Amino acid sequence: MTLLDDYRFTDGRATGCQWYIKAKMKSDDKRRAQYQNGHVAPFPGIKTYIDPDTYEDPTQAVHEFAKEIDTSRIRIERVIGAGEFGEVCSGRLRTPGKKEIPVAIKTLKGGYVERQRKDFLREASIMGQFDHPNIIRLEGVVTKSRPVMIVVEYMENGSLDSFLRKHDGHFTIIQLVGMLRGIASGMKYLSDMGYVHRDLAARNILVNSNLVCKVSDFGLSRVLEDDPEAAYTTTGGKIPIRWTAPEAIAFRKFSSASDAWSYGIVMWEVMSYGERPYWEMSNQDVILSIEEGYRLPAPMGCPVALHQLMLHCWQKERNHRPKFTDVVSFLDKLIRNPSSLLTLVEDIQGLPESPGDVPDYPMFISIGDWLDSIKMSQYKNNFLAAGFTTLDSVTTMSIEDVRQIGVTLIGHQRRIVSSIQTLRLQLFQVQEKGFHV
Ligand code: ACK
Repeated sequence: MTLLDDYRFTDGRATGCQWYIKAKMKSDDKRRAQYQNGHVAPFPGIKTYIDPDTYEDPTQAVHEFAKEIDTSRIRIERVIGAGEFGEVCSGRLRTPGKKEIPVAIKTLKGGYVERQRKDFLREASIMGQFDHPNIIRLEGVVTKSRPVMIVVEYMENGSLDSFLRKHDGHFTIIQLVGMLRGIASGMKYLSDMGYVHRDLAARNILVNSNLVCKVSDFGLSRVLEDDPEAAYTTTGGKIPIRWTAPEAIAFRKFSSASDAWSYGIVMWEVMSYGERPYWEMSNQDVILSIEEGYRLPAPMGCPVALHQLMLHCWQKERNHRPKFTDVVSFLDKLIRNPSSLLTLVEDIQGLPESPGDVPDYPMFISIGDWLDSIKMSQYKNNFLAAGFTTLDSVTTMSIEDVRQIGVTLIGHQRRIVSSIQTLRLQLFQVQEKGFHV
């Protein structure tokens, strides 16, 4: 039995007496309940998310959930990026105990209209309600002087997608699973609060110096117009197609279950070190392929257990997808039992049931022929100099070996390793045939 068989994904359906509980709620609680896609806190006293749009005056919402910071406590150091509303800077915040902490400061550029100020501060009103190690922490806001600012904890490694692309192949599987576990834990917290993110993607996760991943970009959860990945759908909404569950694309049914779909895509982004989901396929092709049952294959070097979990998140029927609480405990099990991560997808693909299942690739005689066929002949001398003189010896090479002989470009490493896997399969077929003759 595998870990996955052993594992039960529970179905957290609501009970029938919710209408009664709701009727008994005080008006403030009603407001909390009303805006959670029909999700009502099962027990009174559990903290739930309040949609800032339910406040007539957005400034009131911001002051309810965010502390006003006096600008004298902020020291801006440098610009680190451009946000939708203005520059993002790094700097220092002097805390009341006089200790200085590093912060990121989002600014609202001058010349804004009231609507932009409201949208900008909306993110702070949302973030200020959360308190979790895997959710970006709001330090406070500046609304009483100009420029208007949102001050959040500083995340040394920036966005997860670019961070992974910069460090392609550099982490152990356990480190990657640790990152995924953190994101799932943050998402469990959000879904328990009744908050639906709607734009969960590696670009919206930030990474600190300890590799802790935190969910961010809450302003976008309603105003998807701000996400460069978001495209217009036939129903008029703007949606990041590659990350979004089919029911959310088709009829805007966003829920924690559609966040679970996006989480599966984030898993794929992490395991492929920031590869673009569905590569260069068009959005329309992605939608059609998903409808026909196509799902992203496992990235190179991906443990079977993780690809299985991705496929679970991409179930068409949203109630069949795992809840975040299940994802967290599943990943915890994998981390506690690292040997469960040793079986890679290519290992089981490399063991065909019958040799006839192996595609018929031409058999290469020399290293030169083989490298020519994959347009990598410039590395012929690297292989030979390192003692890889026969195709037999090449089939034993790992990605690390390929790196060590001097193939530094990631794309070339990938092309070579993927072809080595095919060679391995061919060799296996030849050996099988040899034994049976
Ligand atoms: O990928 P990056 O370096 O990480 O570039 C973007 C840029 O600002 C525009 O969003 C970076 N950024 C955003 N929030 C933070 C933060 N809290 N800490 C550090 N960098 C941040 C982001």
